[in-house]
Amino acid sequence: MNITRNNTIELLKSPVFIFLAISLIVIGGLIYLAFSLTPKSGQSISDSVIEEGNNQVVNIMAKNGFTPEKVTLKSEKDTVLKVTTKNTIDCSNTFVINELNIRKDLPLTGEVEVRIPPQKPGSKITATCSMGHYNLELSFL
Ligand SMILES: [Cu+2]
Repeated sequence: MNITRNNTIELLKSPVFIFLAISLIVIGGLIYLAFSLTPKSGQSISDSVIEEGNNQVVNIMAKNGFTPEKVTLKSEKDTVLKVTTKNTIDCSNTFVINELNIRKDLPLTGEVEVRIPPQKPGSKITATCSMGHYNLELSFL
């Protein structure tokens, strides 16, 4: 027993063991840092975003609200929202982005392009219907 115990203490004191222990802590810390810096799930660019030349394009259906209701886009890139109406007689026939002073009266049936200039990473823009109760949330990564 004593011999094993002494051997263990000797091992713990040895420079090789100390070096290995510190290396493990440093590597562990780096791995933790790498994981904490990568974007969390749910924060990736939405599948509904289509790259078209220098633009990123999203098709939005406006009828009884906006579909999809949430879109995650690339920041610092021009965005084109293609807002489609199909016999839309509810208040989502008006497309409003207050922050950008955008207000578009949509046709009963048709497609209107809404252009959004590049946004800062982490910013959010909310588009609404004329009454402000249907929302479309745009997040920029
Ligand atoms: Cu509304």
